[in-house]
Amino acid sequence: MKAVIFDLDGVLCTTDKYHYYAWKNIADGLGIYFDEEINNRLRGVSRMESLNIILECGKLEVSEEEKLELAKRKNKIYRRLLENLTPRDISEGAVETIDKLRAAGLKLAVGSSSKNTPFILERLGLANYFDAISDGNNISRSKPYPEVFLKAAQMLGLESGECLVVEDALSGVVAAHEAGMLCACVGDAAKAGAGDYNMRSISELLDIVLKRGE
Ligand code: B16
Ligand code: MG
Repeated sequence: MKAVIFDLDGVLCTTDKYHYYAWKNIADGLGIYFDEEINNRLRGVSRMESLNIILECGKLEVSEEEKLELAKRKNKIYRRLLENLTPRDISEGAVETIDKLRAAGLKLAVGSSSKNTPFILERLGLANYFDAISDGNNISRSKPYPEVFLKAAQMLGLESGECLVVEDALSGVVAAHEAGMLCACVGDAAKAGAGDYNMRSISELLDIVLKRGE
């Protein structure tokens, strides 16, 4: 293992609660029922695909123009919430884990579907922490497609088999496997037992990565 590619939302930080709040606001406005379980289906998938899932849940058809407007409104609410982010919102143990992985000689990357990745990393004080950042701005198809992780490996100059992905979303696990990478999970995906490794906390990564290298 030569590199670890971290998902952002739900792994490095808990912005997932802001996505939930913003989508709930949109769903409520449309009279569509929305809860945590539906929200879990939005993890890792793009903004537009998330909206399509919500509309499908409400069996509601709207024009492409209205979809763009709804997605724009959701992002406005989400961005306003992101203004409150500080380094305190980094997931527990993440910085220590990243530092130890780097000290052990691993390359580190971000692999996120979010177009807000640069802004979030900036707010968290993590903008200069990674060797590569692959996000919603440089891909044409979001998770479960493997593109975001393949691009991250390419940026690092490594083969897929040399990279381990860290994910909280089922869509992200599928993307990692499609990319030919092993996947260590936290959160929702770990609870579902979807990963090659299912962790209670991100710090368990040290055992996984360093032991594999022995
Ligand atoms: P944005 P990740 C994903 O981030 C989120 O999990 C998903 O809920 C969101 O729809 C997607 O980013 C796009 O985000 O609207 O900010 O472009 O988990 O891949 O880091
Ligand atoms: Mg995620």
